[in-house]
Amino acid sequence: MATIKVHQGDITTQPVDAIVNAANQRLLGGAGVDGAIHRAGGPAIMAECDRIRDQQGGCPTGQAVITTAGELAAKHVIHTVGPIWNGGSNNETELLKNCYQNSLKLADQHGLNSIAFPNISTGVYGFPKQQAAEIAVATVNHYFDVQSTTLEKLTFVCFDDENYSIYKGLI
Ligand code: AR6
Repeated sequence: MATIKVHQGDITTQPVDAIVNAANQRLLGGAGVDGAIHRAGGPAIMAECDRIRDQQGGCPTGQAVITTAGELAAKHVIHTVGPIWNGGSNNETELLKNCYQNSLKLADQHGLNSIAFPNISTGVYGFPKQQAAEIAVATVNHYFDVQSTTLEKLTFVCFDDENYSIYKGLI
């Protein structure tokens, strides 16, 4: 069972075993947290994303892949692809759950001790923040209830004030 914390700030400065990226299916980088991670981590991260794209075409929504963290303080970046909000009846909840679950599984497969998550899908992809936060917190709690894990610390890194206050109310 890992300790769960909430932090407000920039995920790229987190000194953890893995930070999670809210990526897109082609792993091509973009705006938001994805852009910030590639800018701060340097080209080594995209070089590994390029290799993954060549091997498997990218990363489907809800799945996760792992790369180096390049020049970041973290050791790895776990790239997961959140669902684009489209009214809520297009499996968005299940797909967002999968993002958290599959990122945690990948961290465990690599024996990682600490992980930091951004608020996946709540920026460009438009997922309502309160609902996304409830899904995130319930999913990680459930994971730690049912899985044995190498993780000791999980941090939700909130960038904007609204997400930070929502998470403070849930943790
Ligand atoms: N550290 C932590 N959180 C951040 C940071 C940061 N440096 N910058 C933004 N956020 P978004 P999405 C928060 O849009 O909705 C990209 O173009 C932000 O406040 O980054 O999953 C990808 O390539 C928000 O709460 O990701 C995809 O195409 C959260 O990160 C698409 O956007 C997620 O916002 C993914 O959209």
